[in-house]
Amino acid sequence: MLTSISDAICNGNTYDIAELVQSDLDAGNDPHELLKAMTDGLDRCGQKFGCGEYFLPELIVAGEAFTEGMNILEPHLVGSTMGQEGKVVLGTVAGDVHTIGKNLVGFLLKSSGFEVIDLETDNSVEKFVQAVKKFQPDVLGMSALLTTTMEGMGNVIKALDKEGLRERTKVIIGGGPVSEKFAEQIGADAYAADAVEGVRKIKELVAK
Ligand code: B12
Repeated sequence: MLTSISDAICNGNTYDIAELVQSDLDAGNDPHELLKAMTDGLDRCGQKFGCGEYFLPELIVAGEAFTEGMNILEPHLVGSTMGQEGKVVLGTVAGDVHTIGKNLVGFLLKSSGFEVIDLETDNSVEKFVQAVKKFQPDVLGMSALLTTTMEGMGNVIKALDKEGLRERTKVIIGGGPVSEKFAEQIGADAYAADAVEGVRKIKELVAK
């Protein structure tokens, strides 16, 4: 039941989530619908946290339940991993440890044939610049979930510019508090609201 999956994530039910996902898959449910239900659970947990009904521990177990569920679901979502569409360096900005959205973007990119270098979380400006120098990606993707960390994205773009790396590296940003307008303000090449749009826009950037 998709509702049970959503509730299990929202309630941080790390004990049952794997079994629930597995039995929904066995019952023939579409894996993408299961992913939607899981993301809905996280969204509801975030809303409860935002209005003071939930606290940090609830947020943490919801994130853990999501990861447990993804361990079962991920192999069923994978498409083609063959082609070489391009190279993307992906990471969360300094001070930000939210991994789930970034991981989904990375996962979909890999499934769509991209090589993904995942810098994980809490990346300083220096770390991003070093990674761009080392891996020479077509696209740098940055993620921020906090209003207090999103400004770091602009600093990375300035540093890439200063190092002469901006011309050859397209930049896309994503995450809850950022927007198309913010992307324009800081000079990013693109913004995406979700992972599917992200993959589409990254394909467009690589083709340019
Ligand atoms: C789970 C969670 C956590 C977990 C994270 C676990 C983990 N491993 O990631 C933990 C418990 C660690 C956590 C901690 C905190 N959190 Co938190 N968290 C969340 C929650 C509930 C869900 C985030 C999530 O994973 N969403 C699901 C994914 C799939 O969505 P997404 O991240 O937005 O990503 C999608 C798109 O944005 C986009 N995208 C994202 N990145 C990128 C990058 C690129 C390149 C592209 C193209 C697209 C893209 O594609 C993704 C997939 O479709 C949100 C609420 C919410 N609804 O977002 C709060 C939320 C983000 N957290 C919040 C807060 C305040 C905190 C804390 C400060 C709490 C505290 N007092 O300590 C700490 C900060 C920790 C830190 N330094 O980073 C606030 C942020 C408020 C704000 N605007 O600044 C939120 C909005 C909750 C709220 N309503 O108040 N959190």
